[in-house]
Amino acid sequence: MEIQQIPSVINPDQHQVGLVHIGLGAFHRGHQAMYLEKTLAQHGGDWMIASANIRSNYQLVEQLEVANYCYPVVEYTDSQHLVVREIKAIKHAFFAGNQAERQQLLAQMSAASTKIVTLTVTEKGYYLSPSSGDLLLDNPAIVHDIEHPDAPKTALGLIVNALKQRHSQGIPAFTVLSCDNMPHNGIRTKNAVLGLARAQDASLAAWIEAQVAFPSSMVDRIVPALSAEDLRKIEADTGITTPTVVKCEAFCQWVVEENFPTGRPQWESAGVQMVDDVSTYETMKLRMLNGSHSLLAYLGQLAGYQNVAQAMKSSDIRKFLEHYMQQEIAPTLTACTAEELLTYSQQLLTRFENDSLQHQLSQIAMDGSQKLPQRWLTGLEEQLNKQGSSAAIELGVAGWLFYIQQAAQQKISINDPLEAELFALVLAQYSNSFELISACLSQQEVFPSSMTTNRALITRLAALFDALQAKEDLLGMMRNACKSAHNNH
Ligand code: CS2
Repeated sequence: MEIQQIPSVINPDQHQVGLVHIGLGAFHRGHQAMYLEKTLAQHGGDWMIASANIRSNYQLVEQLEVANYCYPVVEYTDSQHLVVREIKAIKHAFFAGNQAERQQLLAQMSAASTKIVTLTVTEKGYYLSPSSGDLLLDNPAIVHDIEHPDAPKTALGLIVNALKQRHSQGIPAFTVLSCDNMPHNGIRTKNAVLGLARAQDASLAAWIEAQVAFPSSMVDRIVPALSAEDLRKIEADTGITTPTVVKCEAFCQWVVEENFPTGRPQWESAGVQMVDDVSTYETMKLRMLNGSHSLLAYLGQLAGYQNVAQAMKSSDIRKFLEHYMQQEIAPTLTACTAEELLTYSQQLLTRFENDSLQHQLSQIAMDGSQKLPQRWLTGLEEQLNKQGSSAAIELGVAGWLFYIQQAAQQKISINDPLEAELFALVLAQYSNSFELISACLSQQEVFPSSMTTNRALITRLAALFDALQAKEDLLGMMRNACKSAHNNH
């Protein structure tokens, strides 16, 4: 085992907080905090992070405090090569689930020294309808934040409250940067924040609309959640026992739209790509990487695999993903050259094969209703319009619905905000699978309306669903999907 140690060279006492982050998970610690660490090491400046968890994981906040906000990131290139990077870019952490700390967090967000608020709250943390991007005004958490603007529970409520304080004190607005896997995440975040602000105070909403920049960004690094077994493996490989350790792959990418009227760290020196428009990168990543991940999550688990690298050992699954990316998704990514897409998809397959990551398929399978519109369904819609079918994505959709039905029958949670609605849909009495699939495709928060009435699509999905129920050989179905993709060309 070859281990490279990279100690931190920054002195946190010499830098003030300039950035507040909401969503202090492993991803933030292994991605944005790592980029800030590198930027501070090269340029200094007051760009330390104050990072907050809103609801879960009080323990992590405590553990970070005990460790003086210094933690290791273990980057596995493969099972023989790893880098241990020490990170000190987080100056303070809050647990906003408790009232006193929420007030401290709001004070930090309202302070003139805070220039940027970044977010990793996952897709569901924006309370938007996944297909339309409209704010869910009747969601209980949003209803709470409308009724109690001074004791917000959501990231949106915290942002609106802090902006209100800044506005009333004559302090310029901060910039809001979403780092979640959503399409046009800046625009979606703006819609969410403005939707909540409008429901609270129209003049505040107008000020936010005029003053706050919401650049979009594309983030990429595979940072799996850690199990007790992962912690034991990290200890065996590195001797590290600290509970705040982060494990991830060596690859890391951040593409950020250049729109920071309040100033920003010199991120480009740390390798961040600052661009005018992130949409090409974003669509490519969401459909190719995350779309493949979701195919692995449902079909891989149905085929009996537990983690990404294990599933990749099946040559049928590997070929299926290759077909998905190269035959079904590449044609939808018209802004990229065929060569770029081929290289990108090959790199992804290699990244998925990294068996040191132990990336659990069940983790990726969570929140499917929030993820699949941007990962599969907009691409599928484009393919349906162009050539009438898209065999790999269609197998994915049938697999997802079958996976939900199995979980519903066994009363196992699928960890999805629409779980109750989805369970009701797959458990209802139908005379055949065509009716079941039609009912599911009418769930308009997830599926585009054009699919609801597409009888040819519903017929194909129903046949796949029947085959899954009949326990037909799934790997064989994957091989067929690849063949039918060929026949379409
Ligand atoms: C994964 C992502 O859990 C998931 O849904 O697809 O977290 C993925 O690992 C990251 O987006 C990689 O950048």
